[in-house]
Amino acid sequence: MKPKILVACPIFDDVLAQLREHFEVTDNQADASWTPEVWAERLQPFVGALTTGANPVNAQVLARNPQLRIVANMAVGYNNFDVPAMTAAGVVATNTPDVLTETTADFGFALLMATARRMAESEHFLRAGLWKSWRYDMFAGAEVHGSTLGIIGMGRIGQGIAHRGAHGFGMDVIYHNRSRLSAELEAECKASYVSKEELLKKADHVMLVVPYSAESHHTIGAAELAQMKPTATLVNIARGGIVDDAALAKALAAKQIAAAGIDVFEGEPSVHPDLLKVPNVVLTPHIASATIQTRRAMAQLAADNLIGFLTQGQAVTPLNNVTGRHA
Ligand code: 8YV
Repeated sequence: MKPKILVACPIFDDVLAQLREHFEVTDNQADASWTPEVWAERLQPFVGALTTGANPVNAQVLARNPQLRIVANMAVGYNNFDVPAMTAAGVVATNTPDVLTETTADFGFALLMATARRMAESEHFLRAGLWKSWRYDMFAGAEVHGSTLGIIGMGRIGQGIAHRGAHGFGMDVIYHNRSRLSAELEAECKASYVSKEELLKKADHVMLVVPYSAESHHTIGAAELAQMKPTATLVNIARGGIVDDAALAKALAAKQIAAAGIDVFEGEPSVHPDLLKVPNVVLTPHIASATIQTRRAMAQLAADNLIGFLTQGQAVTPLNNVTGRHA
């Protein structure tokens, strides 16, 4: 008998076919959305699951699913996992590091450019038939090249963005991170370590790439927005909840900062209604890793984690060290 697994999100047909070679698979190609309660209930016959970051795996879910042995996130971020609870219960947690780094860094830069150069706002203006003449100050935005880029969160993606800024656009890159990079890495990224306060004060563009945790909740709120330059822009490709979206909408409406580019939202797929009302924000639906090649690599790695662990006892990119289920 093949082990039973749940693929909780739509994925590529050929990756699903590979999984079917090893497992009895229940898929969700229809893209039904489940509440945490329904997800916990659905999991009950399965030893493994492949999911997006939308489905939580916490002590409650684990208690209801003593048969579960592995959950593979199709995401590098894993704030939907309570990893210590998973480890305590003997359930393997995996994510998809590395395969999305460059694509996500590309998108961070694209959102920075779109935000600084007011691309969404000006496109809406054009589509609405409002373009009647040329004006010297029409949608004049903020300089990107040669400006100061402040990156909060200097993991792999943050470093990719630093490279693009420093080497591609001649930006001065400053960063803040829980721990400072080695001198070699700082030199490679041409990035200097500063306090969060200094970063907020000095940066022309602030980029958020920090993982979500209780500690990073509302890294940017009203107080931080007040420290930024009135000409500055803010980009969040990290996670909903890193920014206080209500405070951001207020700051944008009051022109306390110039503009923002936001790919991730508190309570997504809902978006704070006040963010939808302000023109100086570029809003995208959590697509920073969305290229076909990268999404394919993410799906493949998540599948390989399930196959590796459930057929050979070894996941490819485990987040915890688990020998067997002992719930
Ligand atoms: C995922 C992401 O597409 O990898 C992450 O952490 O945010 C995205 O790349 C999304 O989380 C779906 O799981």
